[in-house]
Amino acid sequence: MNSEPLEERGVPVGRRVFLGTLGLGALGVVAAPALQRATESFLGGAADRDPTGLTGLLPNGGGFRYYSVTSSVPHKNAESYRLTIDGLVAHPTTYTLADLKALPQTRMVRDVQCVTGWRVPGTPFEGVRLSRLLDAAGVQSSAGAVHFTCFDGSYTESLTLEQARRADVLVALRMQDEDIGHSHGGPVRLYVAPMYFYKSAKWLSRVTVTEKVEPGYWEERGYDIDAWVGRSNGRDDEPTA
Ligand SMILES: Nc1nc2c(c(=O)[nH]1)N[C@H]1C(S)=C(S)[C@@H](COP(=O)(O)O)O[C@H]1N2
Ligand SMILES: [Mo]
Repeated sequence: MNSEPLEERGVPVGRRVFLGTLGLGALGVVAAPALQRATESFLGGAADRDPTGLTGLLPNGGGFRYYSVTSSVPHKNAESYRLTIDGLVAHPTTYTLADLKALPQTRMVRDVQCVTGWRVPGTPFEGVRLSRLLDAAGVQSSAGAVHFTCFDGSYTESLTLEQARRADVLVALRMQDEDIGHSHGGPVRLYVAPMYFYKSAKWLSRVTVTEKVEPGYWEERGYDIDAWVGRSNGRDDEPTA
């Protein structure tokens, strides 16, 4: 039986051996906060330059791991990025990055908790409340849920409309007080503060208002659809919101 967390399977052992020869693995256990930040930004940069995803599952000093269910993800920038709101709405809308930046921004600082166990304390996220984009699009009365798709071409997520309208659900443009880099799902990712981090879809490209919840990528593979931190997935972590 494979006891590795689902999210960390599928990476050939050779990749880990390769990373081990670089000596990067040992950096993850260093405790000094200043060095942790340096390690995070060093590995963030390495992950951003790594087209094969070799660095993707490496633990790093900031506590984050870089997850992707695909082996490569196209890069999008201020010119190429688009976010579409469609489905059961009166006014389907497509936003550029500049459009999103021009809207009021909300900043929140909460812990991040992955369902595989790692937790990162007090992480700032900043962006546009999803509720604002939904209100602007004019959600139809038959709607009950929201489905998210990503420009990696594979990952999906969902929320009920009630969950999606919470004030602590953001279409995030910034994380750790920086523009979100490619490896963390930039330029735009979802941020669902009260739920396990698998809800926070990276490389967000489309928000589709639907009648009912359609299970997301990991939910089709066994994770809970209502992913409240501390009261789902059989875990008892301290809540994050
Ligand atoms: N598009 C996409 N979004 C995703 C994932 C993914 O594989 N692809 N993994 C999820 C999981 S399980 C976690 S824990 C976080 C990891 O975010 P990070 O890579 O910025 O640490 O992203 C979530 N969003
Ligand atoms: Mo996760």
